[in-house]
Amino acid sequence: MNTPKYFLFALFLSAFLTACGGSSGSSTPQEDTNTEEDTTTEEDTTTEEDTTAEEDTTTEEDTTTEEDTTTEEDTTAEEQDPIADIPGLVAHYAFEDNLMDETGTFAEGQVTGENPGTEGGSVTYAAGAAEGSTAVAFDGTSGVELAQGLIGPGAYSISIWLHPDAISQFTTAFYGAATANSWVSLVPAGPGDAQHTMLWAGDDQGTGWFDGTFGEQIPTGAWSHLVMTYSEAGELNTYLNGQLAVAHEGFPNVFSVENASFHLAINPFPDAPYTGLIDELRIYNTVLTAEQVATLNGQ
Ligand SMILES: [Ca+2]
Repeated sequence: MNTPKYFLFALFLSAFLTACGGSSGSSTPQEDTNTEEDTTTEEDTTTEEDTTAEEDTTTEEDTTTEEDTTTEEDTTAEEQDPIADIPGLVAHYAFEDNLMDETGTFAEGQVTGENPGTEGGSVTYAAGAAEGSTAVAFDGTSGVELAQGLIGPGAYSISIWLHPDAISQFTTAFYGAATANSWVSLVPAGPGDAQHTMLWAGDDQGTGWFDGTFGEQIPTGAWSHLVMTYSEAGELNTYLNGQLAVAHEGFPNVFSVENASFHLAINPFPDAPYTGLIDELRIYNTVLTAEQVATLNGQ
């Protein structure tokens, strides 16, 4: 009876060892290989893909950012000075501690006494109409002779900022004359009971005096922006602080000559010279549009 038990035991043992040896000897290497291969493949692929993606994205973002920034800066710089884009500028007196024409076309203004051609006056400079800029200051006994021919035949526009300290009738801020009797005079207080501010004109062609009024008198102690546009058809538009004040017709053609004379603050008559500040005188050989006037006003 021992033989069957031993035989069965030996058979069981042999089968157990065979089963254990076969399973452990064949399955372990397969599991290791699979794990290594999968891990390696996944890690490599992931790393390469991620790195490539990040590098590409970074490069594209940097390039795009630089291009956009440059374009925006250029555009902003142009938008910051729209006045410079207005065509037809003939002369520009900025009065930045000097009497120069910023366009370089005309000679520097010359200080005079209280009438054209006289000596002994003086000017100083003070805070201008625009922040950080300066204006020329007149003391009531002085003027400035500007270059001849600032305005010639044809259309023209005048843009100027005035800050009078006092106002007296017929006093001029800007005076231009083709002859003794043919002239324009920007007077803060013009003729008539109302003494409105106007581009007053005298004409020796028989037209007589013309009141190119702004419809009101500008104040003392504050800046006012005045623009006058003249077309060859005799249309004169006056703009006060960027807005159309009055549209006139029949304004005389004063500047039919090339060598008209121009002064700030004084005229040849016994009127009191201008007292106060003048800034940013610009002369154009075009009829400025309402939009351009608004731009000059800073709107
Ligand atoms: Ca200025």
